[in-house]
Amino acid sequence: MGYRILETDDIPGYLRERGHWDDVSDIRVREVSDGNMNRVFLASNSAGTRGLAVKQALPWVRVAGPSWPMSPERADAEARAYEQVARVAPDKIPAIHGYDGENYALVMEDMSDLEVLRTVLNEGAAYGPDTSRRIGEFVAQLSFATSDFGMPSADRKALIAACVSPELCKITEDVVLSEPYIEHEHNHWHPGLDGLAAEFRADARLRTEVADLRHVFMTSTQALLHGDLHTGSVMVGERGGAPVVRVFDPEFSFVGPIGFDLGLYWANVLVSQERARALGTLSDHGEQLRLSWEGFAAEFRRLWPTRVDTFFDDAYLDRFLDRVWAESLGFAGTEIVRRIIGFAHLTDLTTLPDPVPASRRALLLGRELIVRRTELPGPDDVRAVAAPLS
Ligand code: SR1
Ligand code: MG
Repeated sequence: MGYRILETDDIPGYLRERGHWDDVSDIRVREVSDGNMNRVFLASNSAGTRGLAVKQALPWVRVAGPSWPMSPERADAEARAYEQVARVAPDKIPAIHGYDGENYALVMEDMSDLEVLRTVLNEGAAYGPDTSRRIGEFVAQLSFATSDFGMPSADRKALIAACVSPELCKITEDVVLSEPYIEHEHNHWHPGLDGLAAEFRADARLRTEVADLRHVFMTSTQALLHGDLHTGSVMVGERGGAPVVRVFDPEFSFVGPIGFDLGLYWANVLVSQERARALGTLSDHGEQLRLSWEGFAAEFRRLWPTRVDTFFDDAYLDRFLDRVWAESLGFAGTEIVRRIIGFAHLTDLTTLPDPVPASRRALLLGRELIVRRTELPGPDDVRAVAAPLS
């Protein structure tokens, strides 16, 4: 039949055809598309005892429409990433019930009992003790398993080839790792930031450091990444009285530098911290970078004795983690900057009564993380940088 774009009314028949739902006489469907790229539908029965989510990639960027074409094959990358994570961290992703490569559609667990982490934070809640540590563990589990430490060399080459994702990587190379530092039609910002945006475009040192990070992004093949690990890609909540954290939306997945995943999370954590500072609702925000790094490093070290290639010795592990740390800081800086003076801004800041002071602090912090990433050896050093900026 070929690729067809699904509408709300198509979902019951689609789920029946695909063998996910037999009796669709009692099915209700609503579209809950929220991200920049795709459509998502939730189907449930009237009693609310059964639910499924259907996510379909459109042949364009959803928020831009057909004027920004984009191959729906990104859904293949997402399905592949879920398969890899399911091997090593099945408790940290939604259950995947099926992938339909003809229609670029995933049928997965309905997570509507959980909430998007960004939403929870924007409403003033704290993270709680587990969220960031689990995110760090998620990055360690996926990255170790898909690195040359977790897979034989030949299998790794096959993985790298299978996971090449040129269109989605190009989005990141453009919107995160170059456009905010040049004149570009995608860029926009609050008029109160005109001066700082111009300073960033004129800052030669900053541009060279971003170029270095961009080249790392383009050439490093350390491990399979989520590729877009911001706080809108994380669901949190409780099930049976226990905290639940689920990472979703890995359509930007590719084999790249591990620090890109950690860095994106850190950037969003740090921006959320600036929101809370502005609103006087700071709670455990300042601890999250440290908790996620410790979760990552502890899990990576726990897995290290299982490495498939013992030529990589313990001293090399320390060096490797130091490199991941510094690159994570740099990528965090670039993500902060693009979310304020580039494309795809964050509601954390845009919904503040006056977004300018918090945005300004975040931009200055972002710049420091980019240019001083090798001079900040640990989480306390990042806190010290964040404190006096104004
Ligand atoms: C055109 S896509 C813009 C952004 O949305 C996605 O969530 C990624 O973060 C991407 O950079
Ligand atoms: Mg997304």
